Amino acid sequence: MKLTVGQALVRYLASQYSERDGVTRRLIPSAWAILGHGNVAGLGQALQELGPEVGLPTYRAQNEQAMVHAAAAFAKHSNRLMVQACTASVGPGSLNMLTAAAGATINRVPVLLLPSDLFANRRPDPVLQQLEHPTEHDVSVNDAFRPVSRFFTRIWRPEQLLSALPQALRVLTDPAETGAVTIALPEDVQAEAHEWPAAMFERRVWQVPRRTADAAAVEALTRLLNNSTRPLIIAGGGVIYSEASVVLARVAERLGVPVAETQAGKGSLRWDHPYNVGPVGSTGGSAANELASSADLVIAIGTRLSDFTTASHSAFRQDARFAGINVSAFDAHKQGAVAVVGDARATLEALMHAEPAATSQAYRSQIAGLKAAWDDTVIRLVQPPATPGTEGLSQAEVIGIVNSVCDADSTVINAAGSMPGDLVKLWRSQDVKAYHVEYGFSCMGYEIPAGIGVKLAEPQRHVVVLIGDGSYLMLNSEIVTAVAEALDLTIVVVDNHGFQSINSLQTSLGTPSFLNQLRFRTPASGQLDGANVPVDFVAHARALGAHAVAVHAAPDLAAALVAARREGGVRVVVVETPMTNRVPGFSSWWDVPVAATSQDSGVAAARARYERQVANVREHRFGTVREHHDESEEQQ
Ligand SMILES: Cc1ncc(C[n+]2csc(CCOP(=O)(O)OP(=O)(O)O)c2C)c(N)n1
Ligand SMILES: [Mg+2]
Repeated sequence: MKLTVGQALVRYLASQYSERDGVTRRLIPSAWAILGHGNVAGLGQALQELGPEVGLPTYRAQNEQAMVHAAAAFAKHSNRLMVQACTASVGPGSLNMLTAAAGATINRVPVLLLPSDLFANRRPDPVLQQLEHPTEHDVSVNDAFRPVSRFFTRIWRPEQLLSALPQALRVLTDPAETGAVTIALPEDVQAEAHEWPAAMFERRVWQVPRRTADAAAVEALTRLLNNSTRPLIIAGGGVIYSEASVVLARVAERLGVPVAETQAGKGSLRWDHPYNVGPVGSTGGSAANELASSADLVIAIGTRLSDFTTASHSAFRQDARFAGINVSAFDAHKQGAVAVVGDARATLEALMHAEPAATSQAYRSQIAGLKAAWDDTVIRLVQPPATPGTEGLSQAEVIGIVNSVCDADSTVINAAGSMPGDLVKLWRSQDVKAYHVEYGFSCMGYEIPAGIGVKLAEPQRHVVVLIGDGSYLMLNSEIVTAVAEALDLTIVVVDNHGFQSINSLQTSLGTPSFLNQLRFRTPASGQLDGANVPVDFVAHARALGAHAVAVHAAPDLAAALVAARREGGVRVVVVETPMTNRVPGFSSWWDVPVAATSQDSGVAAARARYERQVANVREHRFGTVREHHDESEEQQ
């Protein structure tokens, strides 16, 4: 079959399917594009001519970073069983995808990136937007994708597609290896014709494996549980991708083990499941953090154990033992864990067959007590008693109100700022897909494109994007895309006049407020310490084609949210919140370095506090120092 590289690629992508648990679906059902001279006549032509015929629609974004965020959210919401392709023009268009590519890779989420590249034949060198590296002449800006991709290749000749594509798809569909997959496509090669074998375009089903863990590893985990009196499970995103919630609930109930949640794992168990003890770590709640600090065994399931989860290695006992259930050996081994490398659902099922010992009644009562107290704390935070003189809704109240209009069919989306920490504490997930917060890369600007990605993955879903004023100002232009696609999307802009999360961090570390609040520069001081810069978010959102309202009081916010869901369309609700009145921390810490010397006494005091806290960091992460507890050694 004679087709251009672009046309062959479109036909091939449309013939790929994924299958897990007997359910087959299109692996790459749609694409994103921003066209330029690098791809308009190559891949752009192919998507135009063949897209309708093979059933591969293309969405047009306003910003390449945003379209990759949307694709990442699409894959995350699809449990990594569906992927979107993203094509961008040569040079800046392609490089704009870089940030979101890193986000996808860090979050273990598949995206297929098709950056355009400089001419393979080099005839017009230097083509518009070519880097022209002075000593490495074959290097292009796309080489910057290498460190942020799980697979990278460049197609200098058409026939290279034949070996490259199966490898690219293997990585996209492998739960342990997945992330950004990048195929750089020189602009002339995209348009070149080649005679392709018919077999290339036959329907191909990619089996997404549920790898079973090594039996000896499951036995080792069973022994650890049998010897533990205070085990704690940490549920990460892998639990959700593996659809392991039902067996996780059974493990928790039968064995009497509490389940703490990470940002990506929130929703693994419903908020009101008796063994869901809430978030753990730097932004953890009282129940999970108390249990973490006294646990003798931590079973980390499907989590990368980032610093937010481990409270920068200060959340756990020095002598706590770890087990890691993870599809990726890289993650399973963290903290010197007994690595149980396998699919979360399959491994938990194997664990149940091994019938480990259950915990004591006393431990279970303690879990129930801590959970009840935490649940009360959440209610107090989202429904504070009215205090005369305080103006406006607090961020916690806003979160509580948004949560109250959401149900099991709703998904809330967020990524950066002060909201992820508050949401993970306060949000009550009624469904495994209720909570979509990107906190692996915590990339400002993810929020609105992610709302589009989730809507495309599950059009019937009620989607609410929560976004700070800072993130909104950084990347809001996909509102136009959502309008063009006639999506139903609610966007709540929480306006606290600046980067208040970083402002709080800055001042808590002793430095006076600097550059984080959105204020006018004052001629007298020469600093940005004047009045708030007024930004009319309502007028802005309307200008982009959305419906928009500003609300101030609780009933108005609730009414606006209900109306947004009922009326449909892109609806932006702007709510101003005070800069103070924050959700507190609960016995937690986050390692952020403080200047070791400064003339400012506030900084010096913060440094002294910092050094005391660093002393709590868990030193032993090699698994070896505790081997004398091992049952097999005791028997010797
Ligand atoms: C792309 C990107 N740039 C910078 C940061 C660092 N950063 C984290 S939160 C934040 C401020 C966010 O402001 P806003 O969205 O208004 O949320 P708020 O902190 O006020 O809650 C910044 C600058 C980031 N996470 N992502
Ligand atoms: Mg803000």
